[in-house]
Amino acid sequence: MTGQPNPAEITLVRGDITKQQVDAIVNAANSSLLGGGGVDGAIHRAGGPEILDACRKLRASRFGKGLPTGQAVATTAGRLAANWVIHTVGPVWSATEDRSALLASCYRESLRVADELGARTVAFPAISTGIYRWPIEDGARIAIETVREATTNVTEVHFVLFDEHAYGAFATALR
Ligand code: AR6
Repeated sequence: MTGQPNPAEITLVRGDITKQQVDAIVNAANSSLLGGGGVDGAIHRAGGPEILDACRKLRASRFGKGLPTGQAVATTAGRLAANWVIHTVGPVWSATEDRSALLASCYRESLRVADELGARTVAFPAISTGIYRWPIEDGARIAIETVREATTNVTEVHFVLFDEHAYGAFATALR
């Protein structure tokens, strides 16, 4: 069944996203898909070289110019407990340009890819709120609103927050 609104249950988790026992883990990647710091570095380190191999194949085929901002694509999760990693590219924060629609698109497109895979449980990091400098309160609001409004067959969404401040921002946005 696709296309039916099915609001996923949202859970906030304080911790490391690579430790999540879910069907799919979302990676806050960059367009190159070839790795980086933050969540991206942690996922590649914990999941092993199979993930990078799969990303290189995507660069050699569908995404020759890289994965555009706001889009999402899945690979194996390598050694992680999850079955898949869904890579998405958040926008870099800008004080002069409103890029909120691109950040919302990351959450929506990741859920769409999860639906294609048949993933029912998905873990998200707070996309763009680290190296890409998006203010955490606003990033949390966009994340929660977008997941609440999404049409998806995913039943459980875990937002995995690395520190107490990020956890607090998501708890506020959830209320
Ligand atoms: N588990 C959960 N959350 C984490 C983890 C972890 N293991 N590590 C960091 N965070 P970031 P971005 C939090 O920088 O802002 C990479 O180099 C972190 O505290 O990972 O979208 C990519 O290759 C922050 O709140 O992603 C791109 O170049 C949030 O996760 C660029 O960074 C996102 O921080 C993407 O930047």
